[in-house]
Amino acid sequence: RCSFAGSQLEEFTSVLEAAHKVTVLSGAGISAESGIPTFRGAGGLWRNFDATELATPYAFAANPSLVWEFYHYRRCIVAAAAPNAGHYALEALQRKCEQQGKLFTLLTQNIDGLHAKAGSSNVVELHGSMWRTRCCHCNNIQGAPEPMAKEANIPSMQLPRCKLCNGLLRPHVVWFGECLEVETMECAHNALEDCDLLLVIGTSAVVQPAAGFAPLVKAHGGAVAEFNTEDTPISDNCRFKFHGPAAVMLPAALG
Ligand code: BJW
Ligand code: ZN
Repeated sequence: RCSFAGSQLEEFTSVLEAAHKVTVLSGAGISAESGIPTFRGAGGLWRNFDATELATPYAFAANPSLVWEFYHYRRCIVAAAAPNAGHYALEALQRKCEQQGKLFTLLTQNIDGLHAKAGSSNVVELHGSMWRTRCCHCNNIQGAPEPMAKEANIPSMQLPRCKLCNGLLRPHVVWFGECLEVETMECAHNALEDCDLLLVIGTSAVVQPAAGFAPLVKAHGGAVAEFNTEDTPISDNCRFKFHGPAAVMLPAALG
């Protein structure tokens, strides 16, 4: 179901033109057309594991080898992937906003780095990055198996280790039950406070705190535009709803 009612697009364009501060929140759906599985729904299974159950500190504590294999597998998929027209449309929007002297911030829940690969700058990575690691012992941050492969069961001492203290490294990402970085949350709040327009793209809007961003902007009197193939729990907060694939709808709405 693709909806592109002409009047909605016209009104959206004029709100975008008039906005002084534009903020974007993206989720897994924007990378779907780059071939990267989303978290929930059809793509959310790796081997027989639910992705949301592996993205926890408990899973890592119980079986760091398995969780490392999961991230290694995902790094391989992303390394071979390219940004799509949706990522590029947001890069173009950032350049246009900055030329016009507007404030622009791109907040992403994705850890794939594809916004930066498309040329976006100052991307706020709310949930960290699959391309960085963090030492479990001293917090130092440093710069593929087949999907059906048998579990490698790598002894913890042979898993990636910290160059400084030899502690066990983990992906530098935010798992369930963990707090987002304080500086990251400050960047997000600055970008959301008094923003005139928030674009919410390809997120199921069930994971906090990002799920609260659209209601926050609406409460401040800002407009929210949702780009998603489906309705979500925040759809009712959205003045504009663009139903369809982000790689199609974003270039069409922002072009
Ligand atoms: C398309 C498309 C196309 C498809 N075009 N669209 C308050 C109440 C209850 C619970 C909590 C609460 N506050 C915090 C919590 C706990 C928890 C939480 O929110 N749980 C809920 C699930 C209930 N939150 C946390 O733990 C957060 N920490 C925190 O708040 O700390 C303080 C605190 C802790 C504990 C209690 C209270 C306070 C941290 C959350 C970290 C999430 N981490 C992950 C893993 C990151 C690393 C990795 O990727 O491996 O982040 S989980 C996973 O979900 C990942 C994603 O970034 C995140 C969001 O998923 P996203 O992007 O929305 O993807 P999907 O797959 O869900 O949706 C895809 C969407 O795209 C769908 O809508 C499709 O329709 C659409 N789509 N194709 C456009 N082509
Ligand atoms: Zn260390």
